Amino acid sequence: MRLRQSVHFFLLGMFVGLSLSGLIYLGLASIWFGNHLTGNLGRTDVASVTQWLAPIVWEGTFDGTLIDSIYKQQNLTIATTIFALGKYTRFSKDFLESAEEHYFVGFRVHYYLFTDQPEAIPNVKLGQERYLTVKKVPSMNRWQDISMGRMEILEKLIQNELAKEEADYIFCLDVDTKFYGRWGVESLDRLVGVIHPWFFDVPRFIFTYERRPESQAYIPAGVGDYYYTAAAFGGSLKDVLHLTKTCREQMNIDAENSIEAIWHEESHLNKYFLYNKPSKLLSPEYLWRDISMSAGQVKIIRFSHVTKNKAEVRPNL
Ligand code: UD2
Repeated sequence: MRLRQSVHFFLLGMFVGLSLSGLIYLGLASIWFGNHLTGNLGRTDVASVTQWLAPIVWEGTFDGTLIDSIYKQQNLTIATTIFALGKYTRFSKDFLESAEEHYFVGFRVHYYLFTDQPEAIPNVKLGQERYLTVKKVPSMNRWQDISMGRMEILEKLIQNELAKEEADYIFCLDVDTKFYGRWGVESLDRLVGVIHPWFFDVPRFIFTYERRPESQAYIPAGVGDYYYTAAAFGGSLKDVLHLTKTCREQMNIDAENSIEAIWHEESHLNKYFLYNKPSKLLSPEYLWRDISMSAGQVKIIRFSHVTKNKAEVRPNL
């Protein structure tokens, strides 16, 4: 009887021991393989996905080398537009030189630079498979018209030229800016918005949406997800064509009704993104307010506005 009990205890002990070591082994293996597969990616201090499951790109949420190798096989062309009218031509050199250093490095990029003074655009040495087309546009007396007028010019560019020239994606960027870090294929998607650097960590009621119902850009109080900058947006040609066309149409209706949205095309862009959700959002790393300002959760500043004396560079106040 004693012997039988001992055998039972021995077998039970063996069973418990083996089960425990199995569990420990599985746990360790899953941690190892999990880390191995994800490379420990992910952030806990910021949201990296929206409520509609669009990724929000932050440093630490992607593996640049891996994502480059995936996109490299697709032989992509990224069209990139900037506008430099009046005194803003002075910003184009730093923009282009810094873009050559940091922007879609190793990928085909075609810059389209719109200006009223082609002769004032400096000759910047571009890398292999990097192209610049300078296009002349009429001068304008109001900076607000220059800023808003971009939507119509972009619409025409995509409709009349880019579709034929087979660009795959387009980004539309402010020129009074500079690149300081990688901006690469992690930013590509169907429709891409960039969270405005002044509003990424504030409650919704602070957002400077257009609040007058008379404007087509009107967004009522209590509505809205993010406040997006108009200084950088992009996506597929088809989606950005629809965006620029819609914003242009809405701004034309406002003009007919003698109203101009509070933040011009940015107000209309925010209205557009509210009802046509971006499929990917870029964190304020992709458009910071000024390189010298402290950054909080922004661990790397990739692209930033440069400081400017608005009264000196703009044609009007
Ligand atoms: C904000 C937006 C900007 C635009 C503008 C409209 C941010 C951070 N920036 O910037 O994208 O929506 O408000 O209210 O959200 N430009 C010229 N010549 C001029 C004036 C403007 O070429 O004389 C072009 C240039 O490409 C410039 C862009 O228009 O980058 C926007 O103008 P801005 O940068 O002066 O506007 P800002 O800083 O108020």
